[in-house]
Amino acid sequence: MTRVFLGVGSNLGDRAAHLHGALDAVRERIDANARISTLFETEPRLDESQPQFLNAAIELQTTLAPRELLRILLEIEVGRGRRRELDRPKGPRTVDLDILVFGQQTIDSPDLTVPHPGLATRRFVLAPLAALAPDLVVPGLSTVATLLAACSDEGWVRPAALRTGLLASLMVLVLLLGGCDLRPPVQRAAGVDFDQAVHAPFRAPERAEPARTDENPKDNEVIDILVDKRKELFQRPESTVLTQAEALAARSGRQFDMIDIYRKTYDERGAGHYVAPRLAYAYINIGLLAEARKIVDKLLIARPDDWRTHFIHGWLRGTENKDAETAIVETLQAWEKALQLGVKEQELYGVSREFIQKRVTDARTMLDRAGKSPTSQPAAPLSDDAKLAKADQLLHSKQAKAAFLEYSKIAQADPTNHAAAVGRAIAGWQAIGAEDEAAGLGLLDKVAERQDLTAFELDRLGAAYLEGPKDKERAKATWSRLLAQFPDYAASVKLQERLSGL
Ligand code: PH2
Ligand code: MG
Ligand code: MG
Repeated sequence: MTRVFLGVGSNLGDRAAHLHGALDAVRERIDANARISTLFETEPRLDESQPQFLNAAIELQTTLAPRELLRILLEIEVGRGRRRELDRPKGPRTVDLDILVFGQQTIDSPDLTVPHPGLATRRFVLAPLAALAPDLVVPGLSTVATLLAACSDEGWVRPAALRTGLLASLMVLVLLLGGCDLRPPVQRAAGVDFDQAVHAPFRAPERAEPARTDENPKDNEVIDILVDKRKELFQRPESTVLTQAEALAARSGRQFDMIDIYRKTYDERGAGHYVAPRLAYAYINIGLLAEARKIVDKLLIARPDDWRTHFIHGWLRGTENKDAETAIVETLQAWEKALQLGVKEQELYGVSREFIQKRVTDARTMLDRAGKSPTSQPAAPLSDDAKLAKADQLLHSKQAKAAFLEYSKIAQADPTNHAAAVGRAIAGWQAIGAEDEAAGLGLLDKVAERQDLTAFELDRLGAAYLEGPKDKERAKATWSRLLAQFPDYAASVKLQERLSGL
């Protein structure tokens, strides 16, 4: 009996059905006990302008000779609609079955090379293989875990998202209970820093950790700090806790504890806090897309001018959409916006600006080639005044979200249009303030920072503080400004009376 590992991939048709169909055929014809790894979404490599792949690895035992096995694999491919004569050599396929490792044998001939020659240089091969057998020694090389950790392939791979509601709510439950290590047992046993390896291309560079006595806390200590002493941690200054959580989670793969800590901060501080986009990002990484979506929707209102919002939004869009083309178009638009807003940033969320720029350029080229470039909307032939009136109308009819978007368009095209900025803050408060007071208040405060508001705008802003968050102090401060700067206007609207009534 020889222990054999296969690589399997598909990027045409119902990809998951092709992978499972291939597994069924392998079980029927070769080894009834063959097993398959987690499925991974992977970025197309080698021939990059093709749809996203679903990849996995299969482990089996056989007495067949390598070439007999290969012949059966080719038959299985044909059985699932593979048409080699139509193939670009590295292009789209319904299913591709490759022999990765055949016991300890090495074969080097024109029709078959074992171990697979691309094994060590392809993340989409190594990640699934590591999910099955991290400690497998690849003949002539090292263990799979070592190869994965050293792999410089920048193509992303991620465990296929969990899409079923039941599984997702189970995960949430686990998150709430906290402290569970959800890594598959093999990885746990082999101590593979799987998350680190899989997400390496996107990972933030290691941060300097806050001063600690020991340089390399072992896993037990990590668990101590993050799980047993969680309450204690929460009493320390927030930034220390978060930095520590990130550093430790990055090192140990204890992503779930990190999410737990982010979540607590987010629940207390809302979408205005810098932890919000990070939490959304972490949710995307573990496949809880619905949770990520809730946060991103709020961010789009609370922090529409922040590049982080659009970066995470793009990331989520790319993950949410099944249809690759829509995903690319929407990710592209969001990331272009992020690049434009974060012009001074060297890296966006731990990802280098160059990397994102390259992805955006590649996607553009690809869409151009396919004649599917997103076209910019022709400018609406409305005057600013008419647009403002339309937005005001929406605000008055309590369509806060729609009003927010209309005001935003005007404010973005013309940052000196303070009427739009004030309207936007008010609409924004109505859309999210009741749920997330800090974020809602942030919108109003941001406008209040402007020194050149008109009398009417100051008046409106003061009223917004009263109507929304019912913040008398801020209303007073705003109206006092109005009184000092525009005494005539103030007299005409009986401002003094309103102020003394507060
Ligand atoms: N297979 C190829 C070429 N490129 N890219 C990914 N992500 N996954 C594959 O399986 C794959 C590929 C040729 O076999
Ligand atoms: Mg092949
Ligand atoms: Mg292949």
